Amino acid sequence: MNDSVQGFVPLAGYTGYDDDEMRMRAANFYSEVGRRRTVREFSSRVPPRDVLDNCLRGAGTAPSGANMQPWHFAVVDDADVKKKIRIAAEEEESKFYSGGAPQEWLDALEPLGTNPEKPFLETAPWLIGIFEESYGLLPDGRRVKHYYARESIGIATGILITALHHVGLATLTHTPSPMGFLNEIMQRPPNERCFLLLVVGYPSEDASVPDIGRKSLDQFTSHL
Ligand code: IYR
Repeated sequence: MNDSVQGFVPLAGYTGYDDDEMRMRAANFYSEVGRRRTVREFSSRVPPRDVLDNCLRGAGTAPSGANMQPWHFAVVDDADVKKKIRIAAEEEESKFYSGGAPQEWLDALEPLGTNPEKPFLETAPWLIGIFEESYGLLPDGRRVKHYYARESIGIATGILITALHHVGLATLTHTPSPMGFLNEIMQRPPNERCFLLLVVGYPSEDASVPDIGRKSLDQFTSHL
């Protein structure tokens, strides 16, 4: 215990497990997250709103630089706003796919079968604009410095994607480039920058996904 610093409380929420239980939990978790696939075809069926709220609460538990929690999640369910986002995103994407992006990038995307048309931006029940607060703003207008905002928001986004998968919802991490237009449509202030647009909902009945694989453990880890 650190009794020289004020404002500490006991670590009350910690739960430990014996080795076998840990093994089981690790295997179960991997089996569950291993089934996650990025989906581009969504049903328009609307999931319960309180489920989304709890997944967002989960994302808000992410660690962040100096606990600044430099994130904002702008949830869009309004058809008109979704339409505006689709129109603006497709405008950017058309430029990207017809000459804006280097051929090497387009070649790398080829197995994913992506193109400038983004119907899911209107079909899916929710679009979540995940905004990074590059700096905070006090009520009197003074700026508060944020640390490791990008890392923090990346972690929060990972938790959100995992939480949504855990409850049976599919996601698409969509990054129209550039994303500046989302500040205006989603009414976010200039100290925020869109990190990505998360498309959320049930997959459509006939959704298909590219036949691509994942690296094996030894390909992406080392032990020293
Ligand atoms: N933003 C474009 C292109 C795109 C880029 C990457 I990197 C992807 O992994 C997938 C798509 C689009 O959404 O089509």
